[in-house]
Amino acid sequence: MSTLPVQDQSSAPQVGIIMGSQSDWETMRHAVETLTALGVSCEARIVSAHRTPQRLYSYAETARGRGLKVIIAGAGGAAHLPGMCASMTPLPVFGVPVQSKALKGLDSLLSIVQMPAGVPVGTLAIGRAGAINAALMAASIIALQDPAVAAALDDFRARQTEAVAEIPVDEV
Ligand code: RP5
Repeated sequence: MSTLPVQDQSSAPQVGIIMGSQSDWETMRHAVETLTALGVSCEARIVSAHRTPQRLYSYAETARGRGLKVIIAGAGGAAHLPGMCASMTPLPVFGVPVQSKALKGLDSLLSIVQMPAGVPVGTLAIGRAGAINAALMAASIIALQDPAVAAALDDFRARQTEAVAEIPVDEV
């Protein structure tokens, strides 16, 4: 069984963000940035279901014991990472379909969203929007028992609302 890297954050991570490849980072970094802005500690790891299966087993099987509360898993193409991860942990798993070159992420979306009944993966939109929304979902779970994160989410919503102009303008 392979071992995981030492934690790279001062506080123990509450959310684990895993991705199938370095090439997924450009998408999944938005989940990290969103959680960080909300004050939710997280870690990011490359964990491939088919290239590093032992790393996946180790990550999923130790996740709850390490104190993680939620896992966000991003993958593209034949994206079995979120489902395989969900099969090995009782933690809630959110899946982010990464946009693939060949099929623009439709393959990723369908292979993540179509879990047979019994092992759920909460599936988000393809790409950046999905990564951000997965982080917001994870934060809303953490917020159930963390008033500071709940307040940060309320503030995020309020600022988002305030930023919407009522009258459209010509964009230059
Ligand atoms: C999947 O294959 C990864 O999640 C990635 O989205 C896709 C392509 O990976 P690379 O060939 O760029 O490493 O496993």
